[in-house]
Amino acid sequence: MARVLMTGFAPFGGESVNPSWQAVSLLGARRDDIAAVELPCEFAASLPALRAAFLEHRPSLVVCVGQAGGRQEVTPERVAINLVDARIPDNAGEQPVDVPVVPDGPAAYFTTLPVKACVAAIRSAGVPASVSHTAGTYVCNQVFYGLMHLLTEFPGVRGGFVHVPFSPEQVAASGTAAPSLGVDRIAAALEALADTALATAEDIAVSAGAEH
Ligand code: PCA
Repeated sequence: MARVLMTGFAPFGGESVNPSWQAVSLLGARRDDIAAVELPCEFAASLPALRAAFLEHRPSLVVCVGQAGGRQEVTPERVAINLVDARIPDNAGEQPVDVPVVPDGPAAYFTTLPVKACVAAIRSAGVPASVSHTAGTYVCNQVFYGLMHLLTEFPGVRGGFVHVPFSPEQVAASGTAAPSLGVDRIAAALEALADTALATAEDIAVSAGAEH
């Protein structure tokens, strides 16, 4: 039985790879206690796939990971909101606008990962990281919200979401100047995050406050 379920996403938005899945699959191959599962980048299919993976592996910790192109750091997310507002169609061609993830669900859920301790551990592993206060309004936020909603049925199981930058290969292929982080460094960050979450019952009290 895997102690940790870690998910990454399929490529989307015209990309041919998604570094979230590349890093998660690398880690899953290296660690017996981490089950790696790829989720479709589709509003209709992503949460059923997450629920099936959860019920198959029955982990004590779930970490979902997605690509946030343009970010410079690995960013554990603090809050999931009950809103879908898609900027582009998903991989099934659906583009829902201004609908809830869960009708009549609470407005938001907080992560149950110790995000500040995780950020400190990722930085100690030599990878830039900071806490994020928005997971957006696309499939990643939907999966994060759906995960936290699912975990209300399983007290004691902790979970959260992490966004990661583009890989250098993606940026090189696009010919842009977007920030990037190598897949091996992303995998090292996710490993530090998982180990810290498993070992830390209570988050550390340091500021990650943001003015905007
Ligand atoms: N990133 C998208 C969805 C899939 C992914 O890797 C997002 O941030 O919503």
